[in-house]
Amino acid sequence: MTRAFLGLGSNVGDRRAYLREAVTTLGPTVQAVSPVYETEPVGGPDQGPFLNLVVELDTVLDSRALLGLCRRLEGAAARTRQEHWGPRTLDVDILWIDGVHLDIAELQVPHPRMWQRRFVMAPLADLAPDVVPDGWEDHAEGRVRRLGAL
Ligand code: GSY
Repeated sequence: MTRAFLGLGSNVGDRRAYLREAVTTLGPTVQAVSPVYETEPVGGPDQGPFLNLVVELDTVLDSRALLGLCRRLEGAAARTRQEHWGPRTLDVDILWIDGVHLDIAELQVPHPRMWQRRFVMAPLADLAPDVVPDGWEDHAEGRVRRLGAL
């Protein structure tokens, strides 16, 4: 079993319901769920605020299988990827897998941009202070507001 962290975000429709459904689908592999944050969109044209959270998994899946699982969760949320940086019902990113450094075309672990994104780092810091570097607050961008438990 390996510890892994996924970042989940939604900024379309019933955002909380999309997050809740994904966490429920992940089932007993979920060890912890961060508080939900309402977050300022990063990138893309005009779009509404996101709800973001991070989940900690204890999983037997390797990184490719985990990526497949993330894509299936997004598909189940009926996501339509019309704009690369546009609005989304559900986005699921692999952030971190203990002991894994991977840089292939379809997947980079740790997630290469997570350190600059407050919408990732704030909930990740809630769950895994050992993963986030000291002083991360000084380097992360975007406003976030903690809403509380999912
Ligand atoms: O990378 C995940 C999708 N995404 C997000 C997000 O989840 N939250 C915020 N605040 N901005 C985002 N921009 C993108 S793309």
